[in-house]
Amino acid sequence: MPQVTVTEQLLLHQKASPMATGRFTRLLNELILAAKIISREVNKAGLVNVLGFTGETNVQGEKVKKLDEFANSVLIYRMQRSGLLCAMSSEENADLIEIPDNFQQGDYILIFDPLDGSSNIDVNVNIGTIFSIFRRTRANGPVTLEEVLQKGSEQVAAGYFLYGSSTMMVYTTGEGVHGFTLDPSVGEFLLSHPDIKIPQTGKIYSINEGYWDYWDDRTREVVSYFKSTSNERRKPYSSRYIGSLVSDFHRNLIYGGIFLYPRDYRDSKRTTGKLRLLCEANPLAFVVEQAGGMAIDGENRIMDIEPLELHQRVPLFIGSKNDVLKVKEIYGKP
Ligand code: AHM
Ligand code: MG
Repeated sequence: MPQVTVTEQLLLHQKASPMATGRFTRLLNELILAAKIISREVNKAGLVNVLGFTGETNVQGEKVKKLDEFANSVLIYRMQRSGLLCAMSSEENADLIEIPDNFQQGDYILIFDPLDGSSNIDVNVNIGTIFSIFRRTRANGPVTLEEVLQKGSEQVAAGYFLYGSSTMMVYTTGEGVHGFTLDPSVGEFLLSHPDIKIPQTGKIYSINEGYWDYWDDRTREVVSYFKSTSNERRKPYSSRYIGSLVSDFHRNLIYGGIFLYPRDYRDSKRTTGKLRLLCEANPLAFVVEQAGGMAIDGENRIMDIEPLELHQRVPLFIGSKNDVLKVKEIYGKP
């Protein structure tokens, strides 16, 4: 059976856009290479003892890096040299990452979570890299924070790499969602999930239900809806929660379902949820919408939110369209 590689797919896409210069294809190819390096380290992490350790020295006398720090440094190192970016922002870095003057500047902006679900690293549970790509809005000059703080609806591409029983890449450029699986024997991502569509109504809800006491009545009503036999399905949804957003999201994308991380009230303080708008919510929102689903903060479309800061957090409800609409309906009650 002929197998389409991710590079072939990107080149086809490039040919179909008369204005394309090939730079975007190169950008994604650089990202894919970084992800392959991360995937290799993730796969051997248990053997070389890089799981949760940091500041240690390994048998070769090299400093051992935590896997999430490793993933972050691989991405920064490779992408800074690509000549395609003018700035980056990582979940692991407080400030904007500029491209040093000795490297060529490009006109794309890359935002990423280098290793999402890092609390699962030590126990061999799936983790992933999430990415979001924008084009800068000014023609030249030093990139400004304002150019990075664009609404999710301006993304030119987004997706994730999932390091699981296989390594997968799922991405969108606004023309559907495509999933590729890494064939380690040839080192290529092969098209395994063309044009992914999320079921309109799911059968799974994913939330950290241990936080029940932190929630307001509306959030409890939302969760009770999915557990109840009097919902529109007339049977409870299954509860599935890995605690690794990218993995929980991916499962629900394929099977249908909703992932919820609401705001809550801890120590009498109202939080804005845990997940980050720029490096987590926006890219997954772009993917889910392209797959026919929805992503909201309870009320507003995630990709319409005007970001005010790099590490802004938002409540997130993302997944099958009818399930997200139900959440919106419950929160919208007078
Ligand atoms: P991280 O980026 O530090 O790993 O945190 C984000 C993770 C998500 O992957 C996951 O959905 C969430 O935190 C789980 O949080 P909690 O333990 O509060 O349920
Ligand atoms: Mg994360």
